[in-house]
Amino acid sequence: MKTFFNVEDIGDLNLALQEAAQVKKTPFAWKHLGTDKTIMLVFFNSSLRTRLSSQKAALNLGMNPIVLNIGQDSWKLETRMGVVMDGDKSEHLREAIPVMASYCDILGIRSFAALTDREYDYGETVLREFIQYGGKPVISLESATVHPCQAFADLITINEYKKKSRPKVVMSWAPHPKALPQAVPNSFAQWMNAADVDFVITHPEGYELDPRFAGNARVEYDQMKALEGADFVYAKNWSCPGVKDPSAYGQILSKDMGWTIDDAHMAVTDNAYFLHCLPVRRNMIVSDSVIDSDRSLVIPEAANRVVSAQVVMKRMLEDMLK
Ligand code: SN0
Repeated sequence: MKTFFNVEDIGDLNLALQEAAQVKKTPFAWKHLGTDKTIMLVFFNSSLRTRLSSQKAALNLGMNPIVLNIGQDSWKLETRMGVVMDGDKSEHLREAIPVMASYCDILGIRSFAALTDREYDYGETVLREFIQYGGKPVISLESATVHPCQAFADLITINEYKKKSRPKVVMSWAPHPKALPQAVPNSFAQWMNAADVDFVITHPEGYELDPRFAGNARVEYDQMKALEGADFVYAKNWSCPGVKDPSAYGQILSKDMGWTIDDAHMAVTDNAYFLHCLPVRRNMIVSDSVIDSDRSLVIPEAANRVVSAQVVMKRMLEDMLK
C-alpha cells in the first residue's frame, strides 16, 4: 500500500476487518516490521485522537514516530505555487516535503480543507504534493476531503457491535457553531457504501455530499423518518459541500437545533448505538443524555483508531519488504 486515502486502498473489507481483529488481539506481534523505520506525522491542524493513536500504532509496530506541528514548531509553509513569498510564510512545501521525506519511511499528513476554494480542496492539492514530492508512502490523517483512518475505525466498531448481519446505519447531520470540513462524512459514506450495511444519510437541503463519496447512498431529508429502525446513529456536522450551489461551498446553511440527536431521536431507532468521531460539541451535536447513555460507543470507537492506523501502517511496512 503506497497511499491510504480512499476505501479502495485497503482492498477487500472483510480481509481488512479480520486483520483488524488480529491486530487488536495481539498488537505487538509485528514489532519486527517497524525496527529502524520512522514515520513522520505532519499536522497543519489540531488533533488529539489522530495524533495519539497514530503514534501508539507506530510504537506497537516497533516504529519511531516523529511529530511536527506546522507553523508552531516549524516555519510557516507556503502551499500555493507561483506566488511571491513576501508574506508570513518562510518556506515552501516544494522544499519542505522532500526534506521531511528524506528523514522518514512513511508520511502521515493532516491538512484540513480551507473551505474557501472548492477546486483546491477537492483536488486534495496538499496531499497530492506530499505524494508527488515526497516519494514515500502517504497516509491521510484527515486531509481536505477524506478521513480514512476514522472511517476504518468506525467500520471496525460497527462490525464489533452489530447484532444483525446487515445493520441499518444512519449518518445524520447535526448543528455546530463553526463551518466544518466534509472529510469525515465523505469518508464515512464511502466506507459504508462499500460495506455490507443498509446505509442512509439525512441532512437539511443544501448539505448534499459530493457524489464521488455519497455514491448511490439513500438520502432522506426527514431526519426522524431516516432514523426509524436504525441500529447505528452516526452524528456529524459538515458545512455546505457546494454540490448544488458551488458559491455556497464551506458555508453554514442551518443551525437548526431540532437536528441535535437527543432521546426523542434515539426513541424511534431500534435501540441504536450512538457513534461520533469526536471532538463533539455536547448539546449541539448530541444531548448529554445520549452521549452519556450505555448506547454511546464514542470511547470504544476512538480506541479503535489505534487498530485502524496499525493495520494501515502494517500493510505499508509489509510492502517495503517485497
Ligand atoms: C474536525 C472535522 O473535520 O469536523 C475534525 C474531526 C475529526 N472537527 C473540528 O474541527 C471540530 C472543531 C470544533 O471547534 O468543534
